[in-house]
Amino acid sequence: REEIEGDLKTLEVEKEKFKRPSMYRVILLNDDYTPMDFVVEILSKFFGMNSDQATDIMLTIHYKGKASCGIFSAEVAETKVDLVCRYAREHQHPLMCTMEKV
Ligand code: TYC
Repeated sequence: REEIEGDLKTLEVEKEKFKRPSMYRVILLNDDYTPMDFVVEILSKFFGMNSDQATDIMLTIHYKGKASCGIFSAEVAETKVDLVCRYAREHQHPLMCTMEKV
């Protein structure tokens, strides 16, 4: 019985090694105050979008309330959320950025 439990534990630990990393969507949220240009700047600066793509996503957020800016590993998603939040605060804009598991 203990031997079987030990084997199951080993199996669990082994399984971890082969797991693909969990992925996260980085989401920008709409608000009434952040200038449209600033959001476009964020999307090109931190998400590598060209100005057409960035404008498209910005307008989706503006009209629908939110949009995905891309899907990343946990570490990369956390870093992007952090950089976007800091940059918005530095410029005194209330822009909100979060992540959600895919
Ligand atoms: N709604 C904002 C405005 O009218 C623009 C905006 C777009 C703000 C996207 C935030 O994530 C955002 N100025």
